[in-house]
Amino acid sequence: MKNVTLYGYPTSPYVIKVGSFLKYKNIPFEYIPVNPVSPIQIKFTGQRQVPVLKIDQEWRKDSTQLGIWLDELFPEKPLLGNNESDRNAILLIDKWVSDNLILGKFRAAVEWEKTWDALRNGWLLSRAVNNGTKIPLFVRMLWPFFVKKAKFIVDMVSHLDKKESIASMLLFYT
Ligand SMILES: N[C@@H](CCC(=O)N[C@@H](CS)C(=O)NCC(=O)O)C(=O)O
Repeated sequence: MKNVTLYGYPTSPYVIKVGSFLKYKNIPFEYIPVNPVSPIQIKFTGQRQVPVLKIDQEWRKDSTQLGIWLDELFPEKPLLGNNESDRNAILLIDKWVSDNLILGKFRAAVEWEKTWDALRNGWLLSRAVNNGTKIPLFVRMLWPFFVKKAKFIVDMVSHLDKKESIASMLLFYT
C-alpha cells in the first residue's frame, strides 16, 4: 500500500480537483491543510504552489499532471478513460475546467462587481482557511483584499479573454 498525502490551501479549487481524483479512485490519502500566509507544510518542496501530492517519497504538483500520474500508479478506475479518443476529450474538458470555470471564480474575486458579495465571499474563504490552519482575526478581516491582490490570481486573470462576462463565466459554477 502506497503512502499518499495531499497538501493544499483549503480554498484551492485545484486541490479540491485532486482530492476528487483520489476519492473517485478510492485511494486512501491523508490531507494536510497548508497555511497560505506561511506555507511551512510544503517547505520541503521549495515553492508555494498547491496542490502538492506526495506518494511515498516522491512529490509532484499541477492538478492535471497529478491526475495523469495517479492513473499511471493506480490504473483501477482510470480518470482518463480507456482509449485515446476518450483521453483527448477528457483532457479538453479538464483544460476548460482549469482555464475557464475556475478562473471565472478567480476573476470575480479580483474584479468586484458587487462589493458586498465580494467581501462576503472573501470572508467565507477566510473562514475555510481558518478551519484548516489558524490565521489571525485581522488577517481574516482583510482576506477579501488579499485575494483581490494575490499575485498568482491577478496574473492568471490578466491572461483571460475578457469578452465573456463574469456572470456568464460563472453560470455553471454555483
Ligand atoms: N495549474 C495549477 C494551478 C495551481 C494553482 O494556481 N494553485 C494556487 C492555489 S488555487 C496556488 O498555489 N497559488 C500560489 C502560488 O502559485 O504561489 C494546477 O492545476 O494545479
